[in-house]
Amino acid sequence: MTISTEQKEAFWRDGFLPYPQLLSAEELRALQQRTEDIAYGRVNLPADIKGIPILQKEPSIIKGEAKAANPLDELRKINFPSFVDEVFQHTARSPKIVDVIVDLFGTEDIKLLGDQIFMKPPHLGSAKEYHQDTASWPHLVPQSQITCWIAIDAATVDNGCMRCIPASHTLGLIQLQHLPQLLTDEVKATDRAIELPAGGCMFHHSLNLHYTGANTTAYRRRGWALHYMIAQSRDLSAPDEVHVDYISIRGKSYPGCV
Ligand SMILES: O=C(O)CCC(=O)C(=O)O
Repeated sequence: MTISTEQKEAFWRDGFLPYPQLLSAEELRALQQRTEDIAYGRVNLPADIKGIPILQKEPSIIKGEAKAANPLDELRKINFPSFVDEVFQHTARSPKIVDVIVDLFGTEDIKLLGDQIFMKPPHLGSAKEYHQDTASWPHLVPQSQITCWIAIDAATVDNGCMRCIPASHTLGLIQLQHLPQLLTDEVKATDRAIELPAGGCMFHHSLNLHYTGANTTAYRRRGWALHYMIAQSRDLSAPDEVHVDYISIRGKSYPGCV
């Protein structure tokens, strides 16, 4: 067991668990460097995976309303880094992360369903509105996935750290048009800002409602979200729905399952 009983209980009670010390300085530096290498085109990557672009720019850059100081700070997201790059996949398989995922799920059989790096560049990084990650993959059942969100840079309130509404994962999946009625100012005032040092992380449940604000500072805030599921999950997507080929991270696969 890599987390205490109290930490495990806190995760299932609140729907998230801050974990401030995950990566060594060397591991962190390697990931920071790799995002730069990808942004500057020094790594040979496909342009897309099943039609989903790997690099996505900030809307203000695309519209020509803003200019970034360098290619790294033009990006809003790097999609599927673990699916296209061995450095990121190596970390996605790290026992430091996977042992915690195994403890939280209570099974050794784990797959990765997706990942992305939210780049939140200085001054330009836009907000990501309150959402549940399950809304992006409602076809996966049970609707219980766990994300490890790694701070590749220090994450603060001012540069757009994660903010989570405690226990919101117990509400089930909420349709987009119903969220405004739930997210009153009083409810938003209960959200917990999870500030993290670079190299720290937070685990959150896929039904937890969370938000990140705009980056109003001169400091970059890269956050890498890795989404894990149990290998006994089923994928109910229709034949014309596109998804990546899930990566087996640990343990066995099951017939008829992801
Ligand atoms: O890092 C961000 O800005 C958003 C992250 C997020 O929403 C997620 O990991 O689900």
